[in-house]
Amino acid sequence: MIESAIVRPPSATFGKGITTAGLGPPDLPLALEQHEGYVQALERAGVKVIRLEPDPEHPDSTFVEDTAVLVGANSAILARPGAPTRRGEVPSVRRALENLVPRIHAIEPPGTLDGGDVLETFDRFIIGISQRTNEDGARQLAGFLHDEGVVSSNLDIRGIPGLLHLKTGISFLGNGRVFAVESLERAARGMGYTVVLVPGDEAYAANCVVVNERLLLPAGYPRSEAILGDLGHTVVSLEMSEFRKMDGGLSCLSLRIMF
Ligand code: CIR
Repeated sequence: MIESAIVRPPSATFGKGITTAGLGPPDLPLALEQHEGYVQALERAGVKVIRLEPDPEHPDSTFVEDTAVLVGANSAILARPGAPTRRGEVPSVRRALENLVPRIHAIEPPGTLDGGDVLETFDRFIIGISQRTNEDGARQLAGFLHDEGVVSSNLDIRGIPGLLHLKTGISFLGNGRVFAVESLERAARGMGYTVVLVPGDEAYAANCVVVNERLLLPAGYPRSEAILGDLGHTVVSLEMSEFRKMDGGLSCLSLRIMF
């Protein structure tokens, strides 16, 4: 069960964040409306949502998932984002987490780690080595996870085009299944997962999240919606256009705490 989640609405500087999407500047009022829709979807799925204050000093700070990795409600590992402009997002997330989990660890230099590179599955966490997460960050995280009794493995995605983070291309669906883009299919199968393939022209839908009885999916990906619905998921589609313009996926808008 996902019991609670931390979110942070985009601030007035949202459009100054890092992006490679080439989709034009985001519309802030629309982004705020889409963020509110996301929060409501979490609440309808039974999640207690903790809203942090918008942080105009850090334009990418709405993408809270990148700032920490949660191990159930037992501990949190604070990330050290690969993009230096994002490192200042972490202290306020730490303060929020201190009220929610008993143990806090932190990735230290020279390690870098973005939470978007960590795929939590039923039996282990997969850590993506990416443009943002380096080998030292992955090693430190694996050590903290080991101490918390969680098995992990690494997956190097640096040679795979189009993936900012591991979770840009793969999501865990439960029951040993992942929803993954074709370029991750072989690796995921090799790790023992049943791969449900994301349709080639719907790659953005690969980043979705199971929240209790529902599956939150970006709106506008009808083939993905049909595939996931046929697997028995109750799909809730959410407009994400303004976050996509800033290279953000659906999962990165929340830090979810399982109980
Ligand atoms: C960045 O480049 O860091 C942000 N503009 C987007 C981060 C998206 N995070 C995620 O998908 N986990």
